Amino acid sequence: MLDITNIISAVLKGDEPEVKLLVLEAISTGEKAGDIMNKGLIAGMDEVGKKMEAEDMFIPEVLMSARAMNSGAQILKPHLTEEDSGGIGVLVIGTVQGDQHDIGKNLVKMLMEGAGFEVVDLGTDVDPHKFVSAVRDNNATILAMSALLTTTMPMMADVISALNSEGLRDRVKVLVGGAPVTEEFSDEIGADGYGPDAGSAVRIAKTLISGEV
Ligand code: B1M
Repeated sequence: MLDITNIISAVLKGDEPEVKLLVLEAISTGEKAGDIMNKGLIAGMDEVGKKMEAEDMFIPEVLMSARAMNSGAQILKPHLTEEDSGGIGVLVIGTVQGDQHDIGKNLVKMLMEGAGFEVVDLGTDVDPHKFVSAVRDNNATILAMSALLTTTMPMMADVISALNSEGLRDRVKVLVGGAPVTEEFSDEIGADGYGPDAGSAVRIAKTLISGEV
């Protein structure tokens, strides 16, 4: 079997062709897609984060790593998804205003599509008004928001306030996540659910629509 830690090094180097090759090799040798994602690609980005914090890596290099990680994740996509039928509800997703991070959000999107949600992706730096309009226009069942910066987390509360002002709060379940977000923060701002990772976000989204919480 392939040593998954090679994927960590390739992500760290931002070597996109190498990441693709190693992910394909790992799949063909029978590694589980979830392990390739968590112990390879995500672990690689964690190392990138540490280096970024220590100022051993700078934005252009971080972007190369991010691109390499995304390419690997695209290859894994069909292997990570459980079902491919649509129709369990519309989920609007985006990264909050002021925040450009989208790798985690894209993973959540990927798994939600796989779980059968019709996903409307608003991208990054999404202002509250755009979230609210998308919920209304698409008659969304779930609004999923991602934030990676402690400075942008409070935007989630602003979106919930905007939903309240527009009389839409009772019509949609709000799910939040992203590295700095916690269960406590989620409760504080009145969200309906919090997912520490993409997999649990899917589980919680399904629970929210089945009305079990
Ligand atoms: Co930025 N960045 N970054 N960055 N970046 C972090 C987040 C940081 C922790 C790095 C560090 O200093 N250690 C730090 C934040 C500090 C803080 O606020 N506490 C930081 C900073 C400071 C910044 C800038 C301000 C740097 C600067 O310019 N001086 C700047 C801000 C730009 C902006 O957004 N306005 C910036 C810029 C960037 C890049 C553009 C270079 C790039 C983003 C590229 C992109 O996304 N397209 C980048 C990156 C790549 C990172 C790190 C290294 C990696 C993030 C990532 O993609 N992780 C990150 C350090 C780190 O997290 N280790 C860092 C992999 C991804 C799979 O994990 O997104 O956490 P994550 O998603 C997880 C869970 O959180 C969860 O599921 C995923 C796993 O399954 N999840 C959800 C995510 N969303 C969810 C939603 C849900 C449920 C679960 O429900 C809705």
